[in-house]
Amino acid sequence: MKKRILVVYTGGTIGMVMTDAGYAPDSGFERKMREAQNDWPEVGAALDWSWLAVEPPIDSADMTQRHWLEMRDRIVAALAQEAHDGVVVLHGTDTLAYTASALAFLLRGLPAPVVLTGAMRPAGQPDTDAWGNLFGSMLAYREALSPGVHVYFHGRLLPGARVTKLHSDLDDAFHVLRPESLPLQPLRQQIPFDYRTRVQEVKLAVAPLYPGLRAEVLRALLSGGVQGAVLECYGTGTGPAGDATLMDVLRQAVARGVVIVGISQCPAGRMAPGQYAAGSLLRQAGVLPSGGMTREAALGKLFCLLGAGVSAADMAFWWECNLCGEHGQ
Ligand code: ASN
Repeated sequence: MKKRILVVYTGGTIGMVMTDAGYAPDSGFERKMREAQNDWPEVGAALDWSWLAVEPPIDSADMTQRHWLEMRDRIVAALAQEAHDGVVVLHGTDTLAYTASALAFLLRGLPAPVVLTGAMRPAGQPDTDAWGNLFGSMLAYREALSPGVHVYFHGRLLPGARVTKLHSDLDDAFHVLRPESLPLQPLRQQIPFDYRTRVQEVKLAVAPLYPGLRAEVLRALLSGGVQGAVLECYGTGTGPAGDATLMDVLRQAVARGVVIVGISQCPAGRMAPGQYAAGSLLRQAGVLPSGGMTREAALGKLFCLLGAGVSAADMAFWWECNLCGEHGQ
């Protein structure tokens, strides 16, 4: 039995063409894909695919929460209309890891697996990695893929909620630096969302800590109606706890209802905020530690939970739960 795959095209280098200003997104990718498939007979032998383009195609640098919500709606609607064994999303690489994380949460419970892929060089170039990635991701469906969101790149299938773009020009651009997922523990209560839940756009901030960060700079970042923020802490979750004004800024934001989650700036390892007083104080100020989550995963989870209407009070519980394999180590 042939598998049936929904291919969703959002843009990215994979389908770009050269313009006066440099590579730019292009709409004519479906035809190029049908032609290129002639060199990959195993694809046609194993599966059929249907095409869905999110218009206009974009450089993924322009990706927004609205795009994520539209992508989810289009995928869910297409699968409701016609049964598919899986979805392949073609995406620019610059924000592919963010989209993979956001979709991992937004599409929780979707019966079909979703695989994101893209390319470092356009499909029209002789040395392109486009076809290996695209047809490789489709052929991955010959095996039984686990439900959820995956990234297929440079011959590897990676978990969507823990992947990061580590290289700006090598083909082997995507990696998972926390390879183990913590156990997906049985939940004591019903998860507040799945792929059918209405999710709204949310005002979020990402704030790296750095030596010399002034309290007023952080205050400005956390003002203006920001609903949630990812605070990029040092090492195991420390920060400038000796700066009373800066700690007040954090406390005041939390008191206003801003959900502040802390991740580590280290690309590998886990947070242990109790290890140092400088971490404990951040925790006491209301910063929720994120274990071994990537920035992409923390941002995607914050977006989905807040966008689904989870209250600031309930956030601490859901933040600790490993909902989509986002808690790595
Ligand atoms: N700027 C491109 C994008 O993210 C990079 C790529 O796809 N390789 O859309």
